[in-house]
Amino acid sequence: MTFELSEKYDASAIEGKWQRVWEERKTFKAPDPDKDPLKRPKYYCLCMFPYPSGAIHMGHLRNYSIGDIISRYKRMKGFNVMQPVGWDAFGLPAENAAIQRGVHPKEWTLQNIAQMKSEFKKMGIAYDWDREVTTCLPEYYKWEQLFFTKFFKKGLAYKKVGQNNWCENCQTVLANEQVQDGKCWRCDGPVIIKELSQWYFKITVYADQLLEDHKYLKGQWSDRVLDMQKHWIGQSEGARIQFPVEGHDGIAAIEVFTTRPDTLMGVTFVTIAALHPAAEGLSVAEGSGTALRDLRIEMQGRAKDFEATTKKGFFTGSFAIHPLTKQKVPIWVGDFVVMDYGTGAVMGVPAHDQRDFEFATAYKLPIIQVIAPESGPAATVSEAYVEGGTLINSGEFNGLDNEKAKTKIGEKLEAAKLGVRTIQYRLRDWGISRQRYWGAPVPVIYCDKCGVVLVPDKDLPVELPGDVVFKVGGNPLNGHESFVNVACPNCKGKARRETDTMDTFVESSWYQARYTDPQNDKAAFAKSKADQWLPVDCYIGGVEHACMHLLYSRFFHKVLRDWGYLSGPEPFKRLLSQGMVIKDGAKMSKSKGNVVTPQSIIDHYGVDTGRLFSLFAAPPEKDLEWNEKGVEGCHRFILRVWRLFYQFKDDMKAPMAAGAAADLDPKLVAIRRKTHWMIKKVADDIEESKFNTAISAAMELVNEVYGLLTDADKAFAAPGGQFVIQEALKSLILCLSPYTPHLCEELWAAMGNQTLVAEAAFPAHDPSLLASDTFLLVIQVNGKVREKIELPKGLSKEEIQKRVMESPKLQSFIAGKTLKQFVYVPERIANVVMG
Ligand code: ANZ
Ligand code: ZN
Repeated sequence: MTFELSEKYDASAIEGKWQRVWEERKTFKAPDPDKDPLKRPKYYCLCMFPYPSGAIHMGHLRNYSIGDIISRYKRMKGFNVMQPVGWDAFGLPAENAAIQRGVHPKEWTLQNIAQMKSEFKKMGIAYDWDREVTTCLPEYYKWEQLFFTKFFKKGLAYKKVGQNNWCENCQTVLANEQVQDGKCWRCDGPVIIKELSQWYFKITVYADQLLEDHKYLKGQWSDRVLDMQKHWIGQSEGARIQFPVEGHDGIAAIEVFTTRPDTLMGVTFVTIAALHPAAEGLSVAEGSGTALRDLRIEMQGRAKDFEATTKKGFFTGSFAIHPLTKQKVPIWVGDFVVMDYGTGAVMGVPAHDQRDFEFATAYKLPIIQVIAPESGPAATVSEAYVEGGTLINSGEFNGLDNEKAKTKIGEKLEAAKLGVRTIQYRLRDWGISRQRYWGAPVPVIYCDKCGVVLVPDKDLPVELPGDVVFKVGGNPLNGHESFVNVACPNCKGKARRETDTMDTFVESSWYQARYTDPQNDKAAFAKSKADQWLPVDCYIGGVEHACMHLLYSRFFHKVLRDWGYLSGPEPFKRLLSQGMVIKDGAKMSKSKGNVVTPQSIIDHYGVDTGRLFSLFAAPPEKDLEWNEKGVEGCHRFILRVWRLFYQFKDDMKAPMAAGAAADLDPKLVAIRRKTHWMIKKVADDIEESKFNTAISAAMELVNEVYGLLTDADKAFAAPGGQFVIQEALKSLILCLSPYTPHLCEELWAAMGNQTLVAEAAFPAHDPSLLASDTFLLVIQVNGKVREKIELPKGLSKEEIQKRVMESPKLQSFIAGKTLKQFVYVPERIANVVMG
């Protein structure tokens, strides 16, 4: 086959051509490791799958280019790489489109998928398309419903009436993780508390493991994500302490949760949440009933997680008995106490807790210091002292170190049955009910006689009916008679079907396992397949998922492992959290009007330029600032590579043996050194996810080769020159191919290769060529850089000083002056101090 390289770089022709070749040859189909004819080690590379919103944006191009460079590089390094793709296809936007435009959510979603799929293919990502999954199809969600029934049977799914976050815009419940700064994660709308009966997954059972198993992720996940999770799980060691209530028949005691039992003797009041079940009964003071109603309304309007900046409250008129001193302490209601944490009640220790301090100051409540710093107690307290110290004003505990006092006071309370030491988590159970249509139905039936009945396995999936009427507010499934009215699977009597659907984060909690066995119609996946591929070796996605998807999927993995469906402690070995794509300092978004679409880049420059830019302009974890100049710069680099190759195209065709490299001109030796330096640098940098500096190395090599081209002596015509250029350009193509795969396939083929560059091996560098026997010395005179000279290694300091002082360019700076000092930083800088 003869192949003529055209003089002009025609991105669109080249890209279409190679995409077709990859597709026809199924180049990126990953055989299961036990069937791999090449017996390569497996490498599972996964990018968080996209929501099919309709069009790809720059964030996609960046995210998927990162996954692709790792995948292509690992393949060249001899791994059996699996890089799958699919669609996180349930969710609200589809339903909103239905309401606004009258298209059915399923139709809207499948159309978007088709559209995005064709755009994805234009990015040239090395996907194994045979493993594609689409979560809104019954073949997928059937297994999720089966998991639900299993969760229920094992006591890990339950329904309870609780206070829920409710987004007024989306008209649905949100999980705690989906409320950010008191707002909805999706629409930024206000979130209020609403009392509803909801389904929950007991993620709290795994709270300790989710924290403990961070030990497997340390160093492989960023500290930032681990810290966010740690904070979200929020493990606090402390005690639950009973404060008996005086004179109320129905309310025996208020139980508080504290992390500081050592401060017990400094309690001057007890504060309960407005939504505390005892608040009404305890509010007996005049006006307190009204105050409670007002505060409750105010609290209902706040998301559960809202941190009060005010310290507002009122005295209930009731008193509690201090468990140790037996003194009366007033019971208050305060807006800084939330019902959703601990017991919804706190013991007020104003001297040592800042919120209590502000509350006590506002309402003139007494302040008793019980922990003294080394310098002794303060004369007046102007803020809470929250550090450790020695106990004072604490009777029998005086003089104890406060850490010891925690144990002593804890023991005393436990003996008196007025307290228990506990570990409290901030993490709540995961509320998975959504009052929306476009999700996987919860497979449950309610029967008056039998109660909650699971849909039997043989009746799964519970398919979403197609013929529903969409309207603003409310779940359209409620109005669907034949969906709702069913026979009880148990007694065959009249029963009602659950209309809640599952949070879409349930689908994304196990898709990484489904990819290992995507067409299985007997089970969600076979353990033997999942075990071959999992854990995911590198997972790539946005940091915004730290406390949502990345927590839920770790939980799911542990549950499935405990049931024997999966192995190993964690689903994702390494995590790469990429930054956002911004333009003019703001996130690219329609509302800001600063969107550049990948399609426009593809049309104008070709996707290789877009890929190169998105990897070159910033390291992956940083935000990427989009700028047209940078894009043009990347495009020019591609053109430079093309021209270089075109110029030498005939030299490239008959590969020469390394023997040709004997007795080379020093300039050619330098090119060889640069080539091998680049190979090493690109490999090392990709391994460390420094994709941007790897490209710089390739650019340096290209510059150096161009430098010689302009030389009058025509270095490449010298003996061995053809070998050196072959080596340089071949290495360049191989190293760049994970970045600009289409360009490199074309050049690779032009070299006469019959195989694909995508299937070539990554080049190895020759360490003996890297070592240089000279170094570049920077010379300063009185601190100013005046000259750079190349010197052989191994000279004495005296010899170096002699050569520096003799260097011609320096003479004008030192003439007529005397040398005061010669400062030498070995093999780097010499500073000549003249006076
Ligand atoms: C008395 C005390 C004294 C406290 C002291 C702290 C310092 P973390 O670390 O987050 O677990 N608290 C408990 N339940 C609460 C609720 N439902 N709403 C608001 N605040 C609550 O915090 C535990 C501390 O937060 C608890 O320890 C309690 O105040 C408060 F010198 O009890 B502490
Ligand atoms: Zn029944």
